[in-house]
Amino acid sequence: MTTVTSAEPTPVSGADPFSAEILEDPLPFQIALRAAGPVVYLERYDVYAMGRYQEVHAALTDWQTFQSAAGVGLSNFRKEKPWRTPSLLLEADPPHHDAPRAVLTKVLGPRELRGLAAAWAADAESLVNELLSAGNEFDAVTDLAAAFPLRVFPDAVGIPQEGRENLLPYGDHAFNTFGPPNELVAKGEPRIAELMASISGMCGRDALTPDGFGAQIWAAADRGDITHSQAPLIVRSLLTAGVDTTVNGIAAVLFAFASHPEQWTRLRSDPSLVRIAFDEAVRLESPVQTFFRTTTRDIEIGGTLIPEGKKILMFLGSANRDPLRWENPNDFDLTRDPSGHVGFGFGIHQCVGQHVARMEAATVLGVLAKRVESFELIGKTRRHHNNTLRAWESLPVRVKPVS
Ligand code: OVM
Repeated sequence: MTTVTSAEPTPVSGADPFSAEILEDPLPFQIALRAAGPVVYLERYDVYAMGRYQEVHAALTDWQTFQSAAGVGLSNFRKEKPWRTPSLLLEADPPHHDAPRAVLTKVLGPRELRGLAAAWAADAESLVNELLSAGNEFDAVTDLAAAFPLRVFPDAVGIPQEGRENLLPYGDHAFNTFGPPNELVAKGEPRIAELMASISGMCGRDALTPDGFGAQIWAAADRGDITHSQAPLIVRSLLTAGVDTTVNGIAAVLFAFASHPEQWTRLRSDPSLVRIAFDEAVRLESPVQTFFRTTTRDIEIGGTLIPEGKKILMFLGSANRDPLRWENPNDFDLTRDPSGHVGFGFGIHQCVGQHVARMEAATVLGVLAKRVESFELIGKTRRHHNNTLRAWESLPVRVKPVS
């Protein structure tokens, strides 16, 4: 038997982090979570939670103890049937995880991406041209943060035109399903069959152009690096994980600059800061707020014994604002080194598409920095609620173009 001597009982919270109130503004809850202790029991869901950087980082690194194969949502795949065939990456651990991971690491690596840079820059220029010629006011979410990834990413994967309008609704639902079966999940259920059919139909070899990420995944199957039955599911991972995340990552950095005009001036005077700016915005906003892990053994953390088989909610967004790790954590500051943030996760599951995300963001910001002298929020900003994503519905802005 394991004996645990703890000075304090495990802190308990009755809060619902997936409630509309906390999704609208998670920061007060995160402050309370970090203050309560390194591990907090969320009685509403019978799960544990971590909100401090040190423990979140350590748990993400220890994939042997904190597994992903039982699902990274609240639902435990050991007990409940998953709503879709589990992801071969996100919802797998070594050894099964290794081959799919190695394939995507190469396909989405910086070397492979270099060939896309010029075309993406031209796409960003034409998009910004279209926006500025239509006037100086637009919605930074729909007109830019969503428009740019949708212009470049589906082409980069090589999927057909037909059904692209399903990418965001499918992703929104997929990210909702990591949370509890609340009204956000219910809202997506009527369209599941239709959306799954549409997305799955894009993952077959015949649906894909011959030179995109999708075709490269199928080529890896031909080489024997993965099996042919794995290939379509790995393409599906790109379509699930690669759209809503980048849209909200780009929205995050645009919001940060719109609300910190002095940082925009700084970026314009040193455009090499675009990459720091994006990672700092990912740290600050954490577009992916949370993921669960499941314990594979009894483990003691900070005086709390977490039994084997329990779900633990990792608050990436809270870790990224932990004052024990970050100086002035709530500031958007381009002089900071944001590396080490857990906005892309950490360890063996760390976002395999992060170079794609960074290149998309850097391309948009680079063009904007040349064309826009300043920009400001006008009117009401509106959040989009999702069980996993910190998302925007609308960011109305006015820009002053460079004359
Ligand atoms: C996947 C997947 C889905 C959602 C998120 C994600 C953030 C991966 O299907 O592999 O990573």
